[in-house]
Amino acid sequence: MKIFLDGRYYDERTAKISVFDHGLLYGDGVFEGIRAYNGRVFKLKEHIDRLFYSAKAILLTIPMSHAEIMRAVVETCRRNQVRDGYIRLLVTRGVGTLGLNPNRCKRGSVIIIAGKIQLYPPELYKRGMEIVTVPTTRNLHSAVNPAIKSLNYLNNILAKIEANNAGCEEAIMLNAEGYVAECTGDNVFIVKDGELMTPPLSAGALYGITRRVVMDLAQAAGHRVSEPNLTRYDLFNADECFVTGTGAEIVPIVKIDGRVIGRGKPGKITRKLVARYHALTKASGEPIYA
Ligand code: PXG
Repeated sequence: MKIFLDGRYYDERTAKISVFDHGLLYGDGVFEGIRAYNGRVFKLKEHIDRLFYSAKAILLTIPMSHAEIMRAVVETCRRNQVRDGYIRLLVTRGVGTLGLNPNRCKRGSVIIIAGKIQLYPPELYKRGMEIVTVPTTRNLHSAVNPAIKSLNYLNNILAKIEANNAGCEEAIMLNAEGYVAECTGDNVFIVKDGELMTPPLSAGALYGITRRVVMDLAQAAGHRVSEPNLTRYDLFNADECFVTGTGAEIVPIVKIDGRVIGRGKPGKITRKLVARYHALTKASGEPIYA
């Protein structure tokens, strides 16, 4: 595997960063998880846009332009002969001193890894997934805004551990007010009477790119889409529920906290959106090979 690091390509074993990088010392940095399908990078521009928004929020200067990063992602895929894969793009604060002041870091580091994606088992998509709400609440937007896709993912990791302890793969996270925010690495949707609902970003959700695509696909299919505050009660009494993310795509949810959702199997509208999402990923994106 060839890894992009600050303008050069390194072998997997020689691609190294300093132990003084603030990305490691403090989780000071931002990242993106991107997917390639059928020789194309899906929603590349949107991911790089979000990377720059995250960086702006933490006052991190990305040492490359938007266009340069787009080109580097595509080039890293090409050098690794990726057709269907997963791309991890990071920008760390860079090498600094043993103090948290980011002003001591001269220059951010850009890392691009293009590899394989570890998918959920296929049965999960057919039968649907069971999830639970967990005790760890979502970070306050007035503290570390969950809209920032930062290298500090402990809030999500704690929730993931709690889900695992309960025998589940994903967790529903509530915000400090008790409203549904999202999952640890996925946004959440419900369907009620043909209408789609997903928590507003202000509830503490990431501006998910899959979330946006699914909202657009649903609207194009004639469904109303809204972003109200949702409670656990709303989830329990939904006709259908699913989660969305670049890695997960669209996973039907059939049980939450022991309550069966709808008929306990992937719903009709969910299945329709899955089909349309797959069609879109196959047919669009930034070409890797000319
Ligand atoms: N919420 C959070 C907190 C995320 O990290 C999503 C929603 C979905 O957003 P996109 O733009 O992908 O539709 C994410 C992103 C993992 C993993 O290993 C998951 C994500 C990112 C990195 C790793 O499960 N999901």
